[in-house]
Amino acid sequence: MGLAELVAYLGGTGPGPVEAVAEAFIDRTPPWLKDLAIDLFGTADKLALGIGITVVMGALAVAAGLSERAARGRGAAVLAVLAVIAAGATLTRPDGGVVATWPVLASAVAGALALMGLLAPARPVDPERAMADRKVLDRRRLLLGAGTVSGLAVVGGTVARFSGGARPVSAPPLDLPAPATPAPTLPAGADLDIQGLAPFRTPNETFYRIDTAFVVPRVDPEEWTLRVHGMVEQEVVLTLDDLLAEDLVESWVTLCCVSNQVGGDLIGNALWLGLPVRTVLERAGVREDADMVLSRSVDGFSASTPLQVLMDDRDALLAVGMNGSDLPPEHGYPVRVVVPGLYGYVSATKWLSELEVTRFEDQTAYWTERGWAPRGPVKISSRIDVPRAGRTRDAGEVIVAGVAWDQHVGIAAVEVRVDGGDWQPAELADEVTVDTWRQWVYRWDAAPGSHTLEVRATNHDGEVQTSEVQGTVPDGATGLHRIEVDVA
Ligand SMILES: Nc1nc2c(c(=O)[nH]1)N[C@H]1C(S)=C(S)[C@@H](COP(=O)(O)O)O[C@H]1N2
Ligand SMILES: [Mo]
Repeated sequence: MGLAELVAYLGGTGPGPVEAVAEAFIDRTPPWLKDLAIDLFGTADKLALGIGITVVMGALAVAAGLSERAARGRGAAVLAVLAVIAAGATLTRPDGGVVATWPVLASAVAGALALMGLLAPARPVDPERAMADRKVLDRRRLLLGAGTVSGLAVVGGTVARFSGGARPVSAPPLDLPAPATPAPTLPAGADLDIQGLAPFRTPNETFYRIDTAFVVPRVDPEEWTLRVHGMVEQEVVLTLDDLLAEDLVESWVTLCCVSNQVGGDLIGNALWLGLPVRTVLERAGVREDADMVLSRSVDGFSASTPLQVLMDDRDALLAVGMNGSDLPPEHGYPVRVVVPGLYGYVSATKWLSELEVTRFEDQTAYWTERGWAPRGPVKISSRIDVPRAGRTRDAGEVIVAGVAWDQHVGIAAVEVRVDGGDWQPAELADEVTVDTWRQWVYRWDAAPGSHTLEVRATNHDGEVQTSEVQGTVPDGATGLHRIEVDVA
């Protein structure tokens, strides 16, 4: 495995076996397992998968060794099966293919030869001493040989990993233009500046990351193009220079994940810079019977976005900037989609490569094929950030604060209730746009004892957040965020 990683990296032929198997595995992950992984490991889910694969491979290597000892050729057969699985995974990756399988096939042959060599009976030189020395020699030779092979494998694999995988293209800085349409200046009261409360603007470094990419795709901005095709009058192909030469719009948009549990943190708010998707769709000329745009990324992910949402006047963007800088590689460099009002899985395609104008009837997207709803409008929700659940507070005034969101409708009110009592109005931070979350604060006169706090939001249409509990699958969780607080 280590050798194959190294050869794949040096050869630059495509993904290494760990990446290929991990991504093939991720593609076969049902919705419940995806959410279980996110709940257990959060955004470290990929690290957990990598460790899992390495541990399983270690166990299978032991199994191969024991099988080879039991019967000649049997261990090599175990390696052959593993090689076929890894080669199969490599074949089916968007960046894989036939040529990309040779590192794993060649390495499996090398591995099988090493295994058989290590376990070959030693040829005695001196028949007299042979009997006595045999065991000692064999063991020493085996340990030395196995140690050398494992050492080489670990070094090879590590070098390949830390050299950035099979594609050594970095993310050169883009020359982002100033926005033709700047975002509104932030009102002073947009951020209540309360310790422990999520800030209005989420820094790029702490912005949640959710995607199916085991290794962050590296896209060369010089080579990048966006192809707009399907049910259009004429295909449009855009280079990055084309895109950067357009009038760009700057917009505050809160992005959230359908896998976010009530009270969860798979949500963030950023200042995006980009070209309205509408502009390129209008240029291509969308046919009247189309109702969906399937956006695709370089790594095979796709999202189905209702056409009408991309054509109305909201800031649905082909984004190149995030909080004043280029998109970080993990967030879609060089270009991603951001659409206010939809969960990320049906809109926010990172490492964007195509927009296909089509119909919901005719095409399905990545997560739709895995049991999630084809359309994913964001559900109104709210969260308590402070006090932290389980913290003990002193009696008297306790600051209760959090965020509430219903992108593209906007939050009109937030209420808090204590121990199931009457709903009390919370104070709201200034509204920036209806596309962002809104902070809120409630000054609670806390009496000693153990208490339950709950929050609910109301949007500008008068819709009140439901208390009805629903899980994340298939179209987003509902229910009220509730925390327990002890007051001394
Ligand atoms: N290429 C690609 N884009 C993707 C995804 C993905 O798996 N691959 N995941 C989507 C999902 S489910 C979400 S919630 C958002 C998350 O964006 P972020 O990682 O920048 O927060 O990206 C979306 N775009
Ligand atoms: Mo998501």
